[in-house]
Amino acid sequence: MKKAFITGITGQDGSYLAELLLGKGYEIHGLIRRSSTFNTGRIDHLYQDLHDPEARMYLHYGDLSVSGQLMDLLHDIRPDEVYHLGAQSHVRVSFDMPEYTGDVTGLGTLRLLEAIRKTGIKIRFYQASSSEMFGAAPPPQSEETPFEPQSPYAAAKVYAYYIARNYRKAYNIFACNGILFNHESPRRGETFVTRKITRAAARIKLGLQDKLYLGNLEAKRDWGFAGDFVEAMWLMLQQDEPDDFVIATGETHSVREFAEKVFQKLDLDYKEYVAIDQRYFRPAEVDILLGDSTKARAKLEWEPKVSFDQLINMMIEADMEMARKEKTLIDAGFENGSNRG
Ligand code: NDP
Ligand code: GDR
Repeated sequence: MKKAFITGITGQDGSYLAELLLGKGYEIHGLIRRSSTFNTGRIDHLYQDLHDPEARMYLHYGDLSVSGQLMDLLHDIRPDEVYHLGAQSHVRVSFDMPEYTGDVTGLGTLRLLEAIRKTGIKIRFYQASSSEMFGAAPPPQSEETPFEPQSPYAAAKVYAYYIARNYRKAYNIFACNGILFNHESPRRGETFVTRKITRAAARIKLGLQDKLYLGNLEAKRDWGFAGDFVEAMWLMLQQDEPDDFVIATGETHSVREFAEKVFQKLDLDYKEYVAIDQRYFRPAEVDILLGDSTKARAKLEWEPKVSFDQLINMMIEADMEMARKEKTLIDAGFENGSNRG
């Protein structure tokens, strides 16, 4: 049985990857942070009582800012594959917390690579690199496009990308960079723009919210489905040689178009509900991302299965379901306590 260690297992991608690897028969070990409230909501459905002899998912407390512990965990678990997804992943927040973002998103990768090098275990390593690294570089962006990062988050990811390549060359570690373009799902964090829109539109539809405040509506993104993208992560680590790959749908849409479509599908006009709030603009913006994933399609035989329209439908459906539950509680006399975001 293969063993995988996943950082960021409680995040959007971590939960889909955990499902994928369990389905392939892996034993998985995830790094989780201590929190004053439950933070395992996205993976609770995968959890099995550890007394059950069939249990194959284990969770370990830790933090990407503490290197000694990462080393101990790798030493004890001895995984075949490490998927490094943990990060302070919000671009806007990285302007508010640049030092923390550099530490966790940038140096976190170095800490894990050092742990791999020092323990001497033969491990295949996946680094969650990002299309944000391309920043202001004109589209389409491929593995050959020079990086022009536009945020502390993107700069930290560029560092992590190069340190993974450096450890591959210097120490012969099987390290791969997946340069993934935006990917979304019903499990997307509520403050990323797609989820913020689908969640708000569903709540507006049911009369639970009046307005949706957004920032730059003209930014364009290449949006895919997270479930499709985690398959590419796994494929990268199954190749004969380590390499770097762009993973994208090859379609780009503006935030305005996304909002318009979502509201339209709910028979609403977005113009009546969407208002602009300067707080959601970034000090420097990435205007347009459009990925060229020719290399991954040829070498990994990877391609996205879920279309832009299907993705939107899936997200609306899930958020309508949540809004209905919320409305049921309110109608039964319980307070409306979740009107945030
Ligand atoms: P999320 O924000 O949903 O998840 C981030 C994960 O990292 C969470 O599990 C979080 O834990 C964990 N984490 C944050 N800080 C620390 C820390 N100090 N120590 C340990 N764990 C920590 O991100 P996604 O799932 O969307 O993305 C996964 C990775 O892929 C990230 O590295 C992201 O930057 C990158 N990426 C994402 C893309 C996307 O479109 N989704 C595109 C390209 C790259 P907790 O739940 O406790 O907060
Ligand atoms: P991004 O995703 O910055 O591309 O990073 P996000 O959904 O936050 O923003 C996409 C675009 O929408 C514009 N925007 C808003 N964004 C947010 N969050 N909230 C708003 O109200 C709003 N209004 C407009 C933004 O300005 C931006 O142009 C995501 C993260 O998952 C990163 O971790 C990952 O690396 C990249 O995708 C690829």
